Amino acid sequence: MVTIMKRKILHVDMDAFFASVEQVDHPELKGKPIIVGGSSERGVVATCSYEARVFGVHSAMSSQVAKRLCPHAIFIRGNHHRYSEVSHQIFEIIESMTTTVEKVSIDEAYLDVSDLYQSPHYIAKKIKSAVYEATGLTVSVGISYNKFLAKLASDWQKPDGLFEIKEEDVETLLDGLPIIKVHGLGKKSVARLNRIGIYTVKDLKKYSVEDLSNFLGEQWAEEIYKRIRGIDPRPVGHVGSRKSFGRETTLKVDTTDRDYLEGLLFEFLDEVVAQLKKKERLARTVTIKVKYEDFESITRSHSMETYTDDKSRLAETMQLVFSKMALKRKVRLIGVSLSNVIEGDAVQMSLFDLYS
Ligand code: TTP
Ligand code: MG
Repeated sequence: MVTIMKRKILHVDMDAFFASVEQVDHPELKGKPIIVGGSSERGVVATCSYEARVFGVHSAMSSQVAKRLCPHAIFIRGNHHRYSEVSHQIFEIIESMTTTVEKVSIDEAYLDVSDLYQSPHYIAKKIKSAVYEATGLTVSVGISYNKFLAKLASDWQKPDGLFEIKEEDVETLLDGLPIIKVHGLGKKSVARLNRIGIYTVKDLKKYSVEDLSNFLGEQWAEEIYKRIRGIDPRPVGHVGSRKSFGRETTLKVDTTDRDYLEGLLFEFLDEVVAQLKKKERLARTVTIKVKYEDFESITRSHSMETYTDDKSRLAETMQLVFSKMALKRKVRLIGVSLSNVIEGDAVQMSLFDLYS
């Protein structure tokens, strides 16, 4: 009999990240329902402390609704610079454990610890204590033998959780799970499935890949079919080849204030260039997108002669593009993206080819 070695995967996810940072930085907020996000009419909740979640407040909810649910909640605009600083601290710890790390977002990562001498539990505990010591923040860690199950596991005992999903428990744990918890099923798919009486993983398991293909589209059917049976072969670190890197935001207040908008663009470019460098890519095209208050959308681009990841060159190009955009009306959304992306290695390769 051939036994295939199961992988050992961790999923690490900070608890109420932005809100927890605020509570650490401002101890008077500890134990209180706080909401990070815009409090204006069109404001949206970025996240909230667990004290506010008791009232039903959650990420991406309109702040107006959040205020109704939890009138005594304290709103905080948020400080992205500070969150990315803390994120760096956390990733330094995570990356000191193993080199096989896949950063999913500012507060979330997968680790493949299969080849390490220490047990996954030991590493998980070590991460939890090191993060707490360095930042005063708690993190939830999930352990399992693939990414889907590890992510589910980190969510299982939030906040400050440490949970392992073992192969023998997969069926019991998954069957009762509402399908919204299946990573990869979006809100629209879930609503569609609910309409035909599918609420739990157990309900969904009654259908074949072909059925799922009708419900969800061919692209996802097989992946979801396997996932709900505890199968997920995706390797850690495989994030696909991205064609562009970008960041945009809907403003809390519509504005024509060029300085303010340019400031935001610089802030975004910082993040986007960091992503580009991390993935060891170079880009040639800078695009700015603006959506006006009447929802009319415009984009303007400039392509440079050569590929680069140099921030000042990209910033110069961005400024040039922005200077040519007449802001006719108030701006509602703004963003910047880098496209025409190639792998950094590719350029070195072609130079090498040229001179060899
Ligand atoms: P999440 O990890 O999804 O949420 P969280 O860390 O606040 O809470 P949880 O304990 O459930 O993990 O997102 C990380 C941060 O990203 C979050 O603190 C704020 C930000 N964020 C947004 O700005 N908008 C969003 O819609 C979401 C989901 C997150
Ligand atoms: Mg989180």
